[in-house]
Amino acid sequence: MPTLLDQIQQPADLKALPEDLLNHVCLELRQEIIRVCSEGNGHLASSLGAVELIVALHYVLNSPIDKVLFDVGHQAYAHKILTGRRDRFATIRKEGGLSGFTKVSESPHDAITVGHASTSLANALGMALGRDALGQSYRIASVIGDGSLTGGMALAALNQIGFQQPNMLIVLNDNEMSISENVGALNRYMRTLQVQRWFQDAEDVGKRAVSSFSRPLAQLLTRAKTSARGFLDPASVNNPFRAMNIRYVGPVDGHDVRELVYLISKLIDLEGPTLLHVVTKKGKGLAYAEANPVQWHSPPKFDPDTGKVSPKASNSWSHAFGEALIELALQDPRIYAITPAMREGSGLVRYSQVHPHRYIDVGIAEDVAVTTGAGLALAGMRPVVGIYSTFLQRATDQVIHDVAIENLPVIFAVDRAGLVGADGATHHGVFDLSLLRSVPNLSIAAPKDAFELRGMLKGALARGGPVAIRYPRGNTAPASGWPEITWGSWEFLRPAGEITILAFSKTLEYAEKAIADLPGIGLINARFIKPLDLEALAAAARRSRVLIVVEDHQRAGGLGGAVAEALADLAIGGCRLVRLGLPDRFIDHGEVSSLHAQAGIDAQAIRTVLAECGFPVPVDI
Ligand code: HTL
Ligand code: MG
Repeated sequence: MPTLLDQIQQPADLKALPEDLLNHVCLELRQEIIRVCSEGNGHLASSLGAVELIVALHYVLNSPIDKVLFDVGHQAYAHKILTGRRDRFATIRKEGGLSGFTKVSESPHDAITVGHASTSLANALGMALGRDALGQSYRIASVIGDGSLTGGMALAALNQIGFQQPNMLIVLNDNEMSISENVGALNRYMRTLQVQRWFQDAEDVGKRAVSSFSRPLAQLLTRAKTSARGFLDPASVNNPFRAMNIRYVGPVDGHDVRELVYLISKLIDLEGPTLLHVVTKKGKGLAYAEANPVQWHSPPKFDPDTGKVSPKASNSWSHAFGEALIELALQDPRIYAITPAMREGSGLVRYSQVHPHRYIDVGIAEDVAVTTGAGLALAGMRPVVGIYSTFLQRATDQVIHDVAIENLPVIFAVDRAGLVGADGATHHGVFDLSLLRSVPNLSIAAPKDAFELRGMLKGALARGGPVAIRYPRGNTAPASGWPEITWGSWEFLRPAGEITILAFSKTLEYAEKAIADLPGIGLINARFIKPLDLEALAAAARRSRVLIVVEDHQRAGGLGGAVAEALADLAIGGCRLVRLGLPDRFIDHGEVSSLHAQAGIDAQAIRTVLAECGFPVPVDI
């Protein structure tokens, strides 16, 4: 039997359906999303929660002429299916397949390219200003989650939107969750709005079921046209959106698709900015995901009928970091852990339970995470900011201006450094070295395993001053103990040879594999990117005909660049330097091992380069 989705190639096909079929469209969308995500690849719970609001937006708006923006873009799977990408939907996040987020180059219906949070409102503002400057009149609707609204960018953009008064609709998708429970005063305020709304509704409508606040709100919408203050709002005096001169409507049931169609069609053409506050359930329609949205934010492969997941190994780098920090914090009462909304991903769940009074989740606000670290350090603490490489990009100035100038002892545990795989170009952690390497006072270390990570953490605490310790996504064997690591020292894993390879973390593994059967090749664990071990470098450069640097980072500005600069400064000639790293272009999503192979930094690629450098070696491993 043909399904409704079979009839929908474009949003126009959806708009042609009678309104009473929309619930069924939502049902079919959920089935497809669950089926594809059960293959172990996708942002399931967020996408399930946004189905009705996406259907309603496309039912009312006329994309791609009208623009629909999604913050982060991880909740937009229904949007992808409804906008001509259903046939490729199963390829999402796989190499060569659809991106897991919205992407301008992927579809005319994707209004922005995204993956990091809190950017949609400034994008929408800019688009509205551009539209108005060109005398155009398309409509703009921007969807943002409650988590993403904790970011400074989103709040600063709201401030401007209220000031500039562009015509646009903001849909606040409030599910009370970021990846973990949402935080912040605004979030707390939104809870009171919901509770007050509930009581008011019950009072006003008395006999009606609580779930239908449709008609009273409908009456109020008529009034709204004449008076911006005409809305019934449970907390009208204090409403911060209204205080910024943004018309506020809500909270409304974000799973009542017909109600949403009605409201959006009324609100979208109003003058000035309007914020529609919809309440949704993360994981909606899948009981086990609704019950545990944290686990189902981005689950591994699972059985859709039972919700059974293949057990995940807990020997990740993140886990090793979290466990080490728990132990260190037991010994040192100055340690304080900070996460910008990444408690799970950064391995800080158990830490947050063991040391709840020396832990803070600042929301999706990396800038605030870093500068809160600066403040803690000024207060005599030893803050440790657990942060993904890609998200640290957001806080480069805070590292420089708030931490490094005064040489404050803030430690950055930089997770997911290097290519990350399925999340793609927005999430690869490949810029941290070039962004951080020029910052005075800051040390940058890259452990080869969990044991070295522990030694570096301990060494960083003992040393004082800012330190970034970067490690990749994935697993490493668990370790205990605290090795003494001389700060800034490299480790000769094999003595310098005719050719010597310099690598760290993941590429060190590749190098070891590449030369396992090749005696005579030197190998250095270049575990400090800053300061460099100049003595070791000079020794290797004098002894070797070729130095090969291999790194899981942009070639521009990485270790290879640092070595080239140092060799020039040391005026050591006669030694050729080969730099293997990521090319000067953005790399899409795919399996990390495959992306590494294509970028020419894996074991096979190293082997090939050895042959090119004249080392007598069979190329294939
Ligand atoms: N920091 C930044 C700047 N961007 C992103 N994307 C993250 C961290 C990581 N992250 C996500 S999704 C997400 C975070 C923190 C939660 C967003 O919560 P929101 O949406 O309430 O906006 P919800 O999931 O539907 O509840 C990804 O990297 C995908
Ligand atoms: Mg949310």
